[in-house]
Amino acid sequence: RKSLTIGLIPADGIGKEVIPAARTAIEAVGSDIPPPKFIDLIAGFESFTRTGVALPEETVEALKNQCDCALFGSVSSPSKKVVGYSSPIVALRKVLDLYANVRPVVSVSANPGEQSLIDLIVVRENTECLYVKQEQQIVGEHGKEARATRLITERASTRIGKMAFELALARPRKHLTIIHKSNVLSITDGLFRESVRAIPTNDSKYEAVIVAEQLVDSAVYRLFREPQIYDVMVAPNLYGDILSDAAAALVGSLGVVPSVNAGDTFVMGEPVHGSAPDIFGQGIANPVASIRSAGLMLRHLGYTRAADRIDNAVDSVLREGQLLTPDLGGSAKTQEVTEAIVKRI
Ligand code: NAD
Ligand code: K
Ligand code: MN
Repeated sequence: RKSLTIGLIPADGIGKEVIPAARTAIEAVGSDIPPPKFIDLIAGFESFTRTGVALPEETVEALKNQCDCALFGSVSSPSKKVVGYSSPIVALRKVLDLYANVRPVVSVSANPGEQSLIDLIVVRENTECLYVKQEQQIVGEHGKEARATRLITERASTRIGKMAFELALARPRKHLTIIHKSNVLSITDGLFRESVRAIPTNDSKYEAVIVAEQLVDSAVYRLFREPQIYDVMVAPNLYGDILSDAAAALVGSLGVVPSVNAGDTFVMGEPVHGSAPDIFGQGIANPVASIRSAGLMLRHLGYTRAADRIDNAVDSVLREGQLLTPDLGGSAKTQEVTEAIVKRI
């Protein structure tokens, strides 16, 4: 590549505060990546209230035709149904076929090079499950009735499973836990479980991976009691969403957990957290999740050195503990933490 074109979609709330921080971190890696070009793109609830469109066609077109990768911030999706509105991030994952949401949850070790206490990856299926958003409400004999379709396909389960096996294979422990609830949902979760289970049977290169499984409810329990048992966890969309927020509590804050939405041809970094309306506008959002998401995106594209530099800089600022945002018990501003990280990059 002669240059690296990165679409920036801050969207709503603290997304507007943390995506610029991620941009500065990318600019700081210099010659370890091709010269970056940034394209500012619009999406979100604010866009919807202003123009009636949450995900403008120009944004999708620019991502498809001009960008090598992208960074997404967060959207403020209301909890009450708003006619005509649909979450642009859920839509983007589908439109760009970003079928995997890879969410590493890692604690910072006391000393550089030391093993982290918590070091796991939640691999979340990103295109189906209840997030197909086929909901209906009718008035039945006993009042209102609401239904949702939960779609699980062999194709999507197998491809997310393969992604999880690949990630497990590259890690020292090579351990993979399949998360499901097929004791109750034997047809849907059963298909997810069987599809992932079948992968090493059909491809011997995955035989080196140790496969375990855990029902989703007890998985949350064990995640809090003995997080060190987990290495890579693969889950259908909703379970993966919940598990990764839960896991974020183990490493101090949602404000430090990154992700990438990955498909076979495109990657989009995104902090795991939402738009945090409770702290928006105060300049105190933790930029670490977004900066790490930028690093993860670059790692996914093969720019390992740049990604290492970003991760090491973040770890050293967190380890020193002098400049922490309020979610981590400090009193530093987004800007100060970003500057400290950029200096170390
Ligand atoms: P949230 O992740 O926005 O916030 C949860 C808590 O974590 C809040 O107390 C918040 O202040 C804190 N927090 C989150 N990120 C932080 C950061 N970087 N630094 C410091 N503190 C941080 O979840 P929520 O409150 O349930 O949802 C708020 C909005 O975000 C909703 O409208 C929801 O739809 C949206 N949301 C969007 C996404 C996305 O864009 N993919 C994901 C989750 C939620
Ligand atoms: K987000
Ligand atoms: Mn979530």
